[in-house]
Amino acid sequence: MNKEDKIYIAGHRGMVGSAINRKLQSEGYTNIIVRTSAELDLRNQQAVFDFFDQEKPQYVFLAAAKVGGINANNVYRAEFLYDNLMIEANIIHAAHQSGVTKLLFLGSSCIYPKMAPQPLKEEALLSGYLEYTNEPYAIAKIAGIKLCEAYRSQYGSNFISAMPTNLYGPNDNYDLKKSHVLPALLRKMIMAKRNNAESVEIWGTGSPKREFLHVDDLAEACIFLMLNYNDPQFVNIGTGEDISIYELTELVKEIVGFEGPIKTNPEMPDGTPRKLMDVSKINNMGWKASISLRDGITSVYNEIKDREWDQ
Ligand code: GFB
Repeated sequence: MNKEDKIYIAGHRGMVGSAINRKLQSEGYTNIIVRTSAELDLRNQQAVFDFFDQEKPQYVFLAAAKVGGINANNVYRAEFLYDNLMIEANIIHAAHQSGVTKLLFLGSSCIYPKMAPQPLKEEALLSGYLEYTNEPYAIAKIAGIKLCEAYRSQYGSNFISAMPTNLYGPNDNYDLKKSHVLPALLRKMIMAKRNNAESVEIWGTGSPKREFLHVDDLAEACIFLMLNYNDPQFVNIGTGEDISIYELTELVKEIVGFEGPIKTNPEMPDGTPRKLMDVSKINNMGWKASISLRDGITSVYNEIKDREWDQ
């Protein structure tokens, strides 16, 4: 992938897509094309086909998706399955039809079975039942992996897939009902400190463990794979370390400077007990995450600490 090659970032306004855009621009890539969802509804097959015919991108980062935390996944089950299936099927087929040189598809760590041995190896895919709360999203992402594999097998398409762990960073979603845990904890603690609240409530028991990768690290890994990786096997991307939700809450509490107690709410689901990725494959290729969780959360906190939220 040369600096003047035409690169399309699908989902450029999202947390992942905007991080890839920032990283590509900082590395001197000058021919990046993007479309907002108002300009191009990626669920509309003909519109996507027309766009690819017209623009003929050479490289595609498929970061567009309908995403959200455990509650959003569990409530909007049809949208998470339909939207993500349509987006990936349209873009992957259009990439094939228009002769894209290489495409990178972004999945998620939720593709793995709920009780798969930890750390999660790529080979564990489809070896057991999925976690109920995000099964629609996981099925859609597994279908995306299989589409890339099938187009490579039948047409020789150089379509690769990356499976990131839980992400955080600039441009995250802070809607308390739809967001992932880390942005939710930051918002809850910031507001609790600002309003001298008595305590902060977290969902579930606090005992599940999660791995958190800063989205700038992910963007660097995606460009690394686009430049260096051409095999059928999808690749895990993570830090290789995890933390319990309760410990994460304590870390956020310390960074924000909130001093009240943490209360758990077992009425809300815990989801998968643990989903630590085995990242030896990408580490052995020469890429390793570099942003520590404490530094990453601190940088996000400094960016949003004065933001106005309604409560
Ligand atoms: O980040 P999260 O929503 O998604 O939840 P998952 C992680 C853990 O944090 C769960 C707990 O055990 C939640 O119960 N948690 C505690 C909270 N307090 C909160 C809170 O205020 N908000 C949220 N959101 N969680 C997602 C999948 O699963 O992982 C997605 O649903 C995607 O599809 C993503 O795969 C990477 O990590 O459980």
